[in-house]
Amino acid sequence: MLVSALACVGLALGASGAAVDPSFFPNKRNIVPGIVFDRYITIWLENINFATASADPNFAAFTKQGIRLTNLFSVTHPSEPNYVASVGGDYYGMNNDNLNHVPENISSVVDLLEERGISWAEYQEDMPITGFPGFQQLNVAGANDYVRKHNPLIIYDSVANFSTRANNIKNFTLFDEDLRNDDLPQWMFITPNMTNDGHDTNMTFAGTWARGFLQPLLADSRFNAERTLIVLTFDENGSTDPQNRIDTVLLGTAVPRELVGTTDSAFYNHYSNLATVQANWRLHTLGRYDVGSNVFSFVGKHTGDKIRTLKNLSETVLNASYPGPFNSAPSGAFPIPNTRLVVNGRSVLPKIVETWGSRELQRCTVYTDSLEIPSALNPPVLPKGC
Ligand SMILES: *[C@@H]1O[C@H](CO)[C@@H](O)[C@H](O)[C@H]1NC(C)=O
Ligand SMILES: *[C@@H]1O[C@H](CO)[C@@H](O)[C@H](O)[C@H]1NC(C)=O
Ligand SMILES: *[C@@H]1O[C@H](CO)[C@@H](O)[C@H](O)[C@H]1NC(C)=O
Ligand SMILES: *[C@@H]1O[C@H](CO)[C@@H](O)[C@H](O)[C@H]1NC(C)=O
Ligand SMILES: *[C@@H]1O[C@H](CO)[C@@H](O)[C@H](O)[C@H]1NC(C)=O
Ligand SMILES: *[C@@H]1O[C@H](CO)[C@@H](O)[C@H](O)[C@H]1NC(C)=O
Ligand SMILES: *[C@@H]1O[C@H](CO)[C@@H](O)[C@H](O)[C@H]1NC(C)=O
Ligand SMILES: CC(=O)N[C@H]1CO[C@H](CO)[C@@H](O)[C@@H]1O
Repeated sequence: MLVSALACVGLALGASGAAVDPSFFPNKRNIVPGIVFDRYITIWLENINFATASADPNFAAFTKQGIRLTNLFSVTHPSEPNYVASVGGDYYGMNNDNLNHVPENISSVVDLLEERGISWAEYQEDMPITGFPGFQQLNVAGANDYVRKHNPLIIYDSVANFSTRANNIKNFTLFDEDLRNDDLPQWMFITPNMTNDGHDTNMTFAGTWARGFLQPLLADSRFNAERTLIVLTFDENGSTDPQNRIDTVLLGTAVPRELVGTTDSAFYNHYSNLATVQANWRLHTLGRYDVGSNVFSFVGKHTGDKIRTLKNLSETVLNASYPGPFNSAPSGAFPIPNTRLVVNGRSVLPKIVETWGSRELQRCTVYTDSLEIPSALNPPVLPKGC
């Protein structure tokens, strides 16, 4: 079904060259074709050092089936800012796992996907009800199951405050149901519970879980449909080490056969997920750290995105957060997206330009298209007079 829908949409896109009008296809899935993949799935494990993940036999079994990224960095510590950054292009100074609320006028990947009619969902294991706004869910024995800090989109009020969006934040019960009905969306973020993701256990446990969960799904065309990209990654390195490099493997039918079992040593970070999704579907951008980030190179090769090199990779230190409104010692206002940035023809989402594009606000933006991202050691610098 996915295949035939694709063929139709491919024609519609070819003819118009523009985004597909979702009403064009009666099929409830309305597959919007991307340049390299038609489905993006990311699965996040927790707090494992690069070397520990590499040495795990289950993780190694996945790297043999995909492309291993050897220079992907998380953007800070602890967990929550990394999750928040991966869907919104910044963490707004967050250095904690608090009950933070990103204000409604700050956009996320959801705004970009919905503009093009691309379906999305999160699947959060053991979240008690769909769209659950609470801080956590313990099991009957008092052990951690679900935690809000690992649920990136619920932290954005532009998602949480709107039921049509909050209803896409589901648990694994509904993942099973959506899979059974062959009704999984085109963009997915998957968070296992605190035991399975390694947070309360270790790499051996998380690796065993990941193999048990994902290996059968790789053989299931309702999940790993044609042209699917799966990003299996970690939120952050195991401790506050200097560099914060994490292991990541790209899997799925979208990975070209000749690249299976290879490594890619280009510089990436959590924002590369946003950049890759944007490049693939020719989405708008958020005007934040998504804009300068490298697109995964096997995708960039087809989207025309240049993969850039850092001046000196060994000087990358992403082990702590720069200041901002979500810092435990809050400072400053929410940073202003740079609405003039354009990367490979991708401009900032018109709705963001409308809210943040005035000359007065733009004078005080800190974002550029630099590949380097800030950290506590290298914080963003506001222009004079801001
Ligand atoms: C965005 O929302 C925040 C919080 O409600 C508010 O303080 C800020 O002024 C708003 N900014 C813009 C540009 O709308
Ligand atoms: C998953 O969410 C559904 C819908 O809110 C709910 O009915 C179900 O009980 C939840 N399952 C678990 C295991 O919490
Ligand atoms: C969105 O929800 C948050 C948290 O419940 C609340 O503080 C905020 O006022 C809501 N925003 C609007 C515009 O209703
Ligand atoms: C985590 O999920 C597994 C199933 O995937 C379940 O058996 C377990 O009880 C859950 N919670 C904890 C705390 O292990
Ligand atoms: C990993 O955790 C499991 C269960 O939580 C435990 O049995 C095992 O000994 C741990 N392994 C290491 C190397 O710590
Ligand atoms: C981050 O790394 C730098 C450079 O190695 C070090 O000086 C600093 O103490 C580290 N910060 C934290 C919070 O670990
Ligand atoms: C890269 O940075 C490291 C750490 O600061 C330094 O030791 C090394 O000399 C630099 N390499 C180059 C080629 O500049
Ligand atoms: C505690 C620890 O082992 N941290 C590691 C995190 O990753 C960096 C980069 O690979 C290692 O150098 C650290 O040892």
